[in-house]
Amino acid sequence: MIPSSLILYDLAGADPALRFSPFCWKIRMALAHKGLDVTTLPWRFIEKEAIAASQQERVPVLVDGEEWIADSWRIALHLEKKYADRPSLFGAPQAIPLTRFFNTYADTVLAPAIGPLVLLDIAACLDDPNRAYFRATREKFFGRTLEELVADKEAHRATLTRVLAPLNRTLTDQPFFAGEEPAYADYCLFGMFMWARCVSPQELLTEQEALHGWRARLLDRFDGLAGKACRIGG
Ligand SMILES: N[C@@H](CCC(=O)N[C@@H](CS)C(=O)NCC(=O)O)C(=O)O
Repeated sequence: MIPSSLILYDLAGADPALRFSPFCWKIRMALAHKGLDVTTLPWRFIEKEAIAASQQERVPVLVDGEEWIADSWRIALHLEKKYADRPSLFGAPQAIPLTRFFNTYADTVLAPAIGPLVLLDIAACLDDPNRAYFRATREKFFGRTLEELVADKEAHRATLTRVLAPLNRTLTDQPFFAGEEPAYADYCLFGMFMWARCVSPQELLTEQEALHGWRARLLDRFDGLAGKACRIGG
């Protein structure tokens, strides 16, 4: 691990040890992949002023010297360029646009499939002011109450099964999406599973699914960085 002065603003629950943002997990794994040490600062939804220098209101935010970088994809590209002598997050330059597809699939297909299964679990992890903010912003965005959003669990489970099918199929013949070793494409998807794992006791995967073994391999990587992470009730 290379000592560095990198700082990551990392979404936390009421318990500062509970770090559950899927986007922050992508970057935690990316930093570990690069062998870069980082100080993670717990950040809550309503603490906008703490990250004002990034000129936006969401985490992850990486502070690298004088630079404040927001958005997980931009942070990954920054790490790849600035720490080019460290293990590549993409494997090769031509894999960057392909990895972008995995990032988009994770954010726009996998996250909306997992979200309805864990929204109430997330709300339960927050302190009162952050829970009120979370509820108000999500209910405004979706135009429905959290309770309405999570209703019909069977349908949400069926959607998740459909969304996971191409991922499970891909992993039947290879240990990671990037091949023999994991890369950023894996971390994009893995972040979403960490999101659910940190906040919810529900199991999203069966042992028969190839994703189950893949997730276990990533939980073990980097001395169990993700596997040892704080979980609700655990
Ligand atoms: N596209 C962004 C998404 C970041 C994002 O939505 N982060 C959430 C935490 S998981 C956030 O900070 N939300 C603040 C809010 O809802 O006000 C990325 O990839 O980093």
